[in-house]
Amino acid sequence: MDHVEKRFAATDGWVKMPDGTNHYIFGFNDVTNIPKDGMVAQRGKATLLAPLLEAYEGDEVKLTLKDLGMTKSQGVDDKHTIYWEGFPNEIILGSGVTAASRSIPGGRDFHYNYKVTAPGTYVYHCYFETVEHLQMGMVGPLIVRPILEKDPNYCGRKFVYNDTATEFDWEALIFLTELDGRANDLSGNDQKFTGMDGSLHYWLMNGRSYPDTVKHGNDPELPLQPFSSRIDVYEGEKVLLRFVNLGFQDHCMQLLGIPLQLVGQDARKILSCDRDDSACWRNSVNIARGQTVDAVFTAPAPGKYILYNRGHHKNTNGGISFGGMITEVNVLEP
Ligand SMILES: [Cu+2]
Repeated sequence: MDHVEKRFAATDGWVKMPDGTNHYIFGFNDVTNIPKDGMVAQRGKATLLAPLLEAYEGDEVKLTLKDLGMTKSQGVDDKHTIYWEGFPNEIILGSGVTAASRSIPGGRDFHYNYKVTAPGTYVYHCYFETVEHLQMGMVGPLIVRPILEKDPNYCGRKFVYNDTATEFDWEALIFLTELDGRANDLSGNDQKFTGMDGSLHYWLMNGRSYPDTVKHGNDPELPLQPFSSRIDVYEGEKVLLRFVNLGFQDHCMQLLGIPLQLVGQDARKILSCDRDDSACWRNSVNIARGQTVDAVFTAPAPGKYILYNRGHHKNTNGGISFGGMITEVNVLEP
């Protein structure tokens, strides 16, 4: 068992779309290694997605949430929480029941302690005024790795769950959300958030819209969108796609020409995935709102393959230019 200590800050920021527009977000950033006197400089640096939280099954995680306040909507008296969605031993202080959820007033710290019990792909998000704060970008990935990886018999090998049938060589996060430029910009102008009008403008993969999705991680031109969706792998490698949908729409994803084997859903192993039959193979994967799906494929002959959303209106930026929920899988010669 290890102790994992993390400190996240709640604040706001701006994200960039490929059509040159900028959009206001609420979010979190990782301030674990920031000294006390450097904290104020972190205000306005929330990222989309929020930072990756990672732990091993059996770990104890101490997560401190600091509310740094906003640079823009300073008149808004919004509080924040970090809620681990779908966690089997959730505790009341991080609860999804709004009345029982302990939110953090401006300028204060709050400590969450978790005993991590079950491997899989999860999400976390803010549970204060949830519809608004989810839409504004307070969403992040949470990955729990299985204890099997620490077994000396399997040294250096990677698994999704405690079952050798879930082995993989390389993994990619594909976290799906949408951005409604109108709704986001209203919150930034201290006006009352009125919800989305149904005409979402951008369909995002890991906080970016194609072609930005294939730029590398931590691209200096996308300082608050650090997550790449680009997948560069070698022929024959087993590649794990950790799909997450924390948007407001259902999504159907396809990796053109490559079948996907479903091994997990909602952080639970799919029982038939260790049989090599057709039960778990899909040409496309439906991911409902709030759902996570673990899918594995074997990298075929070298070349460029496209992972995209089958709803073609979601392959655009604002319905105008080509973009949206698309990324590239580049298979290289071994
Ligand atoms: Cu919040």
